[in-house]
Amino acid sequence: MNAVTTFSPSGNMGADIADIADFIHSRPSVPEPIVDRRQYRTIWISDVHLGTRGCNAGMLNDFLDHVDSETMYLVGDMIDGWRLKKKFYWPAAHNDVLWRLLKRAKRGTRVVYIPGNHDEVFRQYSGLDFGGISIRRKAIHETADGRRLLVLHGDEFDAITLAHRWVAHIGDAAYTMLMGLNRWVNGVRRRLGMPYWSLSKHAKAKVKNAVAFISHFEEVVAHAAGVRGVEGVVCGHIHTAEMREIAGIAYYNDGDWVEGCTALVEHFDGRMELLHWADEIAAREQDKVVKLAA
Ligand SMILES: [Mn+2]
Repeated sequence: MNAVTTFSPSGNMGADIADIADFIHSRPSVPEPIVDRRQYRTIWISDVHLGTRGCNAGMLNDFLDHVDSETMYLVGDMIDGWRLKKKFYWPAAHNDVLWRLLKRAKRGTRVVYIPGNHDEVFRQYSGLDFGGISIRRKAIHETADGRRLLVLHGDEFDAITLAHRWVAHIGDAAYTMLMGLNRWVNGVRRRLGMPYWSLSKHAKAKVKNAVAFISHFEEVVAHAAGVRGVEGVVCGHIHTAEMREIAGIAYYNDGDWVEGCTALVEHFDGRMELLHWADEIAAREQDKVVKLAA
């Protein structure tokens, strides 16, 4: 009798937040597999862009099904409100992402949601808790080894870093085309049994201006964290996963789920790691092949 309730963030996403209570009692289109989940102290993900064709919801659901943590930070641009206003796009897999996030909150994971610029409509709820998810403008995370990390989305620095020239306008035609190409290439690769390949990971590494912008953004963010007296910073926004020290400040960027498909995790001893989920899936598939051959 449990009709499938779909959480449908229309142009007026805020009004739909009350539907969450019903939504969690619905069933996902793809049920969770029964597997031993890798345990982490903390997980950070961002720039999922639910509501756009670019979002790799399938891979994110796979990630969510294989990992667990005491705390999880959703570091912004989870839902793309800008895009949804223009064209409604909400497949079942996107619903499944929300379902899985709400479910882990319900199971006891402390989930902190820090809205970004694409889901800034949720920023008005900063300080509130919905369905076990705390919505905050920013947060301070203390690692197991006692370091304090400032957690924020990163668009706060657009005015200084000119980030809008690169990714802030994901609606921008060139980026959309690039992502369309990325999807097409990977569709073909998948059919040929080849692993996922990130186009913009390779493009960004080759375009000098993009590299200069990215390192400038990283320096500005790290500097801002230093001024605030913390040991490090975790952000997203520029869709470029990174983990490095900048002038004594630990800079972490958890990347994105549009094409990089990365997450930042903290182990129980405070050690940090970037997970490239396409590689993890490829390794798992390889394992299966080896076991079958054995
Ligand atoms: Mn952003």
